Amino acid sequence: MRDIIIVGNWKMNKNNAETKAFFEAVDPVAKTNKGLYGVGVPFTDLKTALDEAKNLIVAAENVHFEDSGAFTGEVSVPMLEELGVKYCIIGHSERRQMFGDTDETVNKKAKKLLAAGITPILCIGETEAEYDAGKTKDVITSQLNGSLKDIPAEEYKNIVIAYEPIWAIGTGKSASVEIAENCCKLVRDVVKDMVGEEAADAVRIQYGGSVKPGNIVEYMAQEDIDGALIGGASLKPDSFIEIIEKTK
Ligand code: G2H
Repeated sequence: MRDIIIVGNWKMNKNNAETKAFFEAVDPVAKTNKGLYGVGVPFTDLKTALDEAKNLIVAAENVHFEDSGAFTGEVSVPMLEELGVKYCIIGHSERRQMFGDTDETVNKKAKKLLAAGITPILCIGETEAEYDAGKTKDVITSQLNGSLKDIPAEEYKNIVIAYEPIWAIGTGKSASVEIAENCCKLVRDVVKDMVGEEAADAVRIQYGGSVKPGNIVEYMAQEDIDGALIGGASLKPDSFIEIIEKTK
């Protein structure tokens, strides 16, 4: 059975004082041996978060695939390693839409992270137009084939895939439990076609998009949903505590 993994995604929010206050309130609640809870934080908050974290896991929200060089404004895998980062979100739709991330660059990031022992949280998902046109399967298949190209089956236990339909992100319009489960199952089936059943059973799949305390329990009750990637509702300590309490 797969362990649950519920991760907040703060995006470009919170300074160091707010990070410290969040961890003081939330970290003690995240003590459980049933699964993992954590947050993705801006680069500038990573050290504070890692210093404070006893139970929560801490993720970076992006990384560059080169080790060093003339890449103004970027942060490399060795730099994350030096801080002790063990998880990193890659390919979030906001990065794909606004900052030019592609399946090809995301694939390079995933390989670099895995080689460093950092778990990639790979985000995929279709737009509303693609969903309406019935293209969800095609989009998911092509994103998974591209983003996880040439990654061996035995690595999938160290990978988290976050299925986030773009039409449900930050819109308050979450996918129905049925759609979320069907799409997460589809993700698992595509992984099975790519690298086999064992890897498909091992990979952890999150649903993301307007997850909140009021809907987390029903998502987590689904067979193919092993966790959630949570934006807005991870910013307030009280909301995230409620999410942890309801699922641990
Ligand atoms: C999707 C999600 C977190 P929210 O971006 O990755 O954000 O929960 O605010 O829809």
